[in-house]
Amino acid sequence: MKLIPILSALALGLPTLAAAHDFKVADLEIHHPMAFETPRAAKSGAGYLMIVNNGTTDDSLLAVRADFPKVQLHLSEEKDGIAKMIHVDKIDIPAGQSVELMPGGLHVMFMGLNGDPLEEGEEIKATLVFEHAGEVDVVFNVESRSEGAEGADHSGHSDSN
Ligand SMILES: [Cu+2]
Repeated sequence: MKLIPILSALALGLPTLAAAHDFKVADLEIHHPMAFETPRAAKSGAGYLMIVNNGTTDDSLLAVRADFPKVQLHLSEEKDGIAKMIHVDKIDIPAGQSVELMPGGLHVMFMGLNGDPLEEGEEIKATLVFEHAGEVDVVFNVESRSEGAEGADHSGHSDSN
C-alpha cells in the first residue's frame, strides 16, 4: 500500500527521485539539468545538461522555454584570450551520440534575471524543444558555485549580453 503515492507520482510524470534527476523523451535521455547560482546583480544565468541520443535518427535541440524574458542556446568561445558567447540556432544531437552542455562550452542562457538571481535550491521549470523527439518538461536544479570541480570554470558568464 505504501507504493501507491509513488505510483501516482509516476503516473503524473513527476520526478520522484531527485538524486537521479533524469528525463526521457522518445529516444533521448536528458541527464541532470542544472544551473549555477548567480550573483545578485547578474543579468543572466547558464544552464547545463547532458543529452543522450539512443535512437538511429539525428535530432537537434531547437529551443528551451522557461519563465524568463529570453532563453537562448549559447556557445562559449575564447578568442585571443577574450571569452565570448555566441548565440546558436540549435544544438545537434547525432544518432547514437551524447552531447554535454557544460561550463566553457554549450549552454542554455536564462536571460533577463533583472535583480532576481538564481539561488541555490531553486528549481527552474523548463521545456526542451527537439526537432524530432518533440517537447519534454524538465527541471534545472540550481546549485552552489562553490560545490564540485565545475565551480572552478572560467567560462566568462559575465553580463556581457
Ligand atoms: Cu551564455
